[in-house]
Amino acid sequence: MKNFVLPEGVYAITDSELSKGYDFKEYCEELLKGGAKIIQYREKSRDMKKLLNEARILRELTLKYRAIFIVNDHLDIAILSDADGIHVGQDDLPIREIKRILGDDKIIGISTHNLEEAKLAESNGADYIGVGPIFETSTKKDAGNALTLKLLEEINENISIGYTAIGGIKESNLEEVLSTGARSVCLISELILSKNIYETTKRIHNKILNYKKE
Ligand code: TZP
Ligand code: MG
Repeated sequence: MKNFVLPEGVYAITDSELSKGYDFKEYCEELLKGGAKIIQYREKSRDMKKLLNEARILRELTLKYRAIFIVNDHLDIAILSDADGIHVGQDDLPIREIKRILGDDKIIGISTHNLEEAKLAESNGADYIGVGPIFETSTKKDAGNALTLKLLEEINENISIGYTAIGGIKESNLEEVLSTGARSVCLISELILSKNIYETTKRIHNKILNYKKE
């Protein structure tokens, strides 16, 4: 895995706080069936055995659906579950140190909040970045203030690696996000809290792929 191109469409992320009532494998499969070609395993309160167990379930599913599998934060879980890569925040291990452990073949994504962080991530060798929160969100408590759509336009103009827009994105504001040029969009609560995860993911994924600016 490398020569990485961030897939267009829905970038899916797991969230067991929101998915209560669903079986883990079942809702992940709905996201993948709905078209997501990349999924990040992001769980903040889990014991390590459960993390590894679920990560391995997701590894199997992503192979079945030919999707990219990324683990948030946990290098050990990423290695043990044979993930395609890792996603980290600004305060996590630096990219060069992660590469010393994972080597050059694994994908490294990093969350960014402004153009400077985005440019630095690119020059440090990140394979893609997350940009957000674009709108207010209660899914990530410390996400910070909402950014602007203008920032997404600037990222589009100034950054060559792939980027995914995240934070407060709903079907109702999707077009605003797409109008900036973004083609990878990450929605957590909009998908996981929807009545039919598969149908909602499919509809939104197809809206992204078929979007044409008026
Ligand atoms: N990083 C920035 S905002 C966010 C993360 C993980 C949460 C996005 O969740 P939602 O429900 O799509 O607003
Ligand atoms: Mg982190």
